[in-house]
Amino acid sequence: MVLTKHFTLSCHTFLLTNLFASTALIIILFSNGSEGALGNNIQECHNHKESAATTWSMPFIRLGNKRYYVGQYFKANWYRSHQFCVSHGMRLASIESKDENVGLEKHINEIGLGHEHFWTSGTDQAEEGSFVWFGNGKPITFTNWNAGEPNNFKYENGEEEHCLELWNRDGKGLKWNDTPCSFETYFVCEI
Ligand SMILES: [Ca+2]
Ligand SMILES: [Ca+2]
Repeated sequence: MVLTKHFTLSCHTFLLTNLFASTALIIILFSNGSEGALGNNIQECHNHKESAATTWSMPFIRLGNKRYYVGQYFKANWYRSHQFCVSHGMRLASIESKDENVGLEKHINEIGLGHEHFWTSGTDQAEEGSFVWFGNGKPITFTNWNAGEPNNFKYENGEEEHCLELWNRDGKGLKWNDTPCSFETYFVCEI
């Protein structure tokens, strides 16, 4: 009876009871024919997770091969922006071509936020002056810096500029600027 009850626990409860995996293993060893039931339970949980991952309703915009989520409801520093993207199954955007930059700029202008700043995943925190896309680990090849950027400006508090934002600084479009990673602004996630 105890075994039957154990193997008919709900998926949620089953996940919680993973904490007692060693106990469950002992139960398995002493329960002939019950391994199948346990396997089904694990499969159910796996399916449940896949279902949850494919039924979310983030307001994505599809541009080219990527889907973007524009974080426009609150401002956050680069690290918290990264945290938000990753915790929602995405990552901060990596802009790898002119088409991607143009598409994003067009969309951001269309939603009336072309004057704002937006975090991307670009950073040179690992090596000053050597920017990479933290989101996908690739070096930056296509570039779209504002004139004179990146300048790694040094502030009075000692902070320098190591994170890459989109910013229409000169009215010449949503180009790039390195700015302090602690700066709080909007952000773009991609998937
Ligand atoms: Ca820098
Ligand atoms: Ca700068």
